[in-house]
Amino acid sequence: MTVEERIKGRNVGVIGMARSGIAVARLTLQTGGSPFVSDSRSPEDLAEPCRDLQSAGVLFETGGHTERLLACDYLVVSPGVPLNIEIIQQARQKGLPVFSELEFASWVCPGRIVAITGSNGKTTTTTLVGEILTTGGFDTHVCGNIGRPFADAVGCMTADSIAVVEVSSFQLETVLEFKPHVAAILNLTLDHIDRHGSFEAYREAKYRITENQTFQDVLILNRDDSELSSSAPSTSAETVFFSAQQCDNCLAWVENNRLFTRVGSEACEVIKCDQIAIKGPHNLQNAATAASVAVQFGVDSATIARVLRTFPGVEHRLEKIGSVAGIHFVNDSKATNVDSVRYALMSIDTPLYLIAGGRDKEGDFAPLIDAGRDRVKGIVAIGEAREIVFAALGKAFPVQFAESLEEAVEKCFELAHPGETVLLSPGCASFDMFENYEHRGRAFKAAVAKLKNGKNTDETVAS
Ligand code: UMA
Ligand code: ADP
Repeated sequence: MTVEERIKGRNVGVIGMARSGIAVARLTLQTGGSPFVSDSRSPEDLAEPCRDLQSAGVLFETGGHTERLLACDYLVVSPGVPLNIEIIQQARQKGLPVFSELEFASWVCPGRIVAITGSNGKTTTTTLVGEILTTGGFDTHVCGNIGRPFADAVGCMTADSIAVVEVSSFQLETVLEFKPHVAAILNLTLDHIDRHGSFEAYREAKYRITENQTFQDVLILNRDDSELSSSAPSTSAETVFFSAQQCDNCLAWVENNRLFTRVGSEACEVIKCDQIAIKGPHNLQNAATAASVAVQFGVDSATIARVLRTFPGVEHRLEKIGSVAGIHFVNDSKATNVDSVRYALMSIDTPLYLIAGGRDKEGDFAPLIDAGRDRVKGIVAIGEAREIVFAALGKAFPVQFAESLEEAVEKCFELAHPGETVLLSPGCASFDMFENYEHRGRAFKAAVAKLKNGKNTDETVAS
C-alpha cells in the first residue's frame, strides 16, 4: 500500500498529546489525513498542546480516551502509552489496527533508516553515529527515543537523507513493517519490567527491530554480550558483529589497544583506543558499533577517527563536572539500571564514593560487588530503593543513607580525599524524588556547585 493510501483521506486516531502524538498529528495533516488526538491528562495539564492543535485545526479530546477513537481507521500510540489500557484492548477486539509512532513515521520516511537499540548506550551511540555520518557528508537526521520524534524528522528528509533513529522497546512493541536498512543491538540486560512483564517479553520487543529486514539489510550485534550471543534474534538480514576485544570475524574490533574495522577483506586501523574521547569499556563498544554503521555507508577511517577523537559524550552520562578541593565529581544520572552502574564503576580509575538509589526497577545490585571491589570506598544510598541497595551491597561496602541528593553529595564530600571521585550513578529511576533523570543530574550539579561556592575555591564546576 502506498503512503497516500495509508494516510491520505484516513481518520488517524492518535493516543498521547506529548512529543510523539503532536508530531504524528502534524505528519497526518501534511500527508492529507485527518488526525484525532486523545490524551488521558486533564485540559489544564495540556493547555499548550491543546492551543497548538486548535490553531492547526486538529480535533482532540482530553481527560480520557473515548469511543471517538474507535471510529478512526487505525490508532497510532505514543511510546509511553501502555498497550494494556482499555481503549487499545477495545480497538483490538474491534479489529482496528494499532501502530506505534515509529511504524507510522517509517511509512513516510523517504530516505534510509539506521535504527539503534539496546538496554544501554542507545543515546550515546545514536549521537555518535549522527556525528560521523554528518562529518562523512550525509544529510543526517538524529531522532527517535533520543527526544525528537521520528515523525517530526521525516518531514525534513529527502531520498538521500539518513535517519539515525534511537529505538526503544516501547516503540518496537507495535511495529508491523518497520524495516531499517541498518539495525544495531548494543546489549540486552534487565530493564522496563514494569511495562513488559518479563525479560523475555522485553527481549522479544527489542528483537522486532530486525523482523522485517531482508538480505539487503544489515543487522549489527555485540559479540561481547552474552544474551545476544546465546539467544540472537532470527533474521533475514546480513548479520555482522562488533567486539571491544580481539575478534577474527567481526566488522569492528579492538586489538593491541587499537580500534579496527574490516573493509572488504582488509583490516583498517581506525584509532588508538586511548585517543577516543569517551572513556570506559562500554564506550569502546559504542565506538565499535558506530564504526560498524559508518562502514555500511562507506565512511573512511580518517573521518571516523576525527569524530571519535573529539566527541565529548552526552550530558548526564559519566559527565565530568569538575572538582572541589581536589575531589572529582561525575554525573551519571542516566544510569537508571544496574548494568550501566557496573560500567561506570569500571570506567573510573580513582577510588570513589558512589551515590545510588531512587525508584527501584527490580535490578540485581549484586554484580556491583565485583565491579566495585577495588575502587568503591563507600556508598551513600538515597530514595525509595535505599534499603534494597543496603541489603545487596551493605556487606561488601560501607553504606550510609541520605534523605536528599544534596545531603548525599555533602556526605561523600566529607568522606572523600583529594584525587578521589564522587560518582552519581543511581541504577534506579528518578521519579521518586525528581521529574526525570535530567532533573536529578541538574540537582547533582547544583549541589556540587554549592559545595564549590562554600569552599570558595577557583576550581570549575559545570552547571
Ligand atoms: N497518555 C495517555 N494515555 C495513557 C498513558 C499516557 O494519553 O494511558 C499520555 C500522557 O498523558 C502524555 C503522553 O501520553 O501526554 C505521553 O506520551 P509519551 O510518554 O510517549 O511522551 P512523548 O513526549 O511522546 O515521549 C516519547 C518517549 N517516551 C517514552 O517512551 C516514555 C520519549 O522517550 C521519546 O524521546 C519521545 O517519544 C520522542 O520519540 C523517553 C523515554 O523515557 C526519553 N524513553 C524510555 C527510555 O529511554 O528508557 C523508553
Ligand atoms: P540509553 O539511551 O540506552 O539509556 P545512554 O547512552 O543514554 O544509553 O547511557 C545510559 C547509561 O548507560 C549511562 O550511565 C552510560 O554511561 C551507560 N552506558 C552507555 N553506553 C553503554 C553500554 N554500551 N553498555 C552499558 N552501559 C552503557
